[in-house]
Amino acid sequence: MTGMTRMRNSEFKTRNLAVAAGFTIVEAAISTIIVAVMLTVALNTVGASRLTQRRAALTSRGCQFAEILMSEILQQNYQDPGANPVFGPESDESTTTRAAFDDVDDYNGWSGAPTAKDGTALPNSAGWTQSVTVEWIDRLSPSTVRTTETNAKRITVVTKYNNVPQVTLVAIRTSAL
Ligand SMILES: [Ca+2]
Ligand SMILES: [Ca+2]
Repeated sequence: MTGMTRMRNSEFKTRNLAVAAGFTIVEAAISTIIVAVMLTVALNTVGASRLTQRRAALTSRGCQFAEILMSEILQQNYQDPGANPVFGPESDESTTTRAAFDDVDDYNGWSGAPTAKDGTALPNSAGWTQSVTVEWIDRLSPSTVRTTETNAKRITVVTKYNNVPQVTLVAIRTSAL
């Protein structure tokens, strides 16, 4: 091997080392980017999981409030037992509290925080509100709303958290024909 050949081999090795070092830096940069992307995906997944858990908890709580109110409504008479029943609260029944409500349609238009019938606040009800709609429906076509007595009433309870609807519960009550 001549001196010139030895020198060229030495130059070649040095260049290869430089190229190898260059690749290492590029690879390191790519690895950093990949790790950053994976970290972002992982954090987004954790965030989505927390959001899903929160939504499930809100739905569960909303269902409890809706079921408590619907159960109360379904225990009432189909129609007021007094001499002059009207659709909505009768004249001797308050429109703001449910204490004197004694028939299903008394609840039409009622809204407020989740409470027992006597007005006692339910536990963990801060931020929650509820509203009720009662409508006459066609007995043979329950999705059809009527403006006169049909002997069938559809009750809709909407439960909201921070004014965002979480649960809607629907039940039908018919008269004892
Ligand atoms: Ca009534
Ligand atoms: Ca009544």
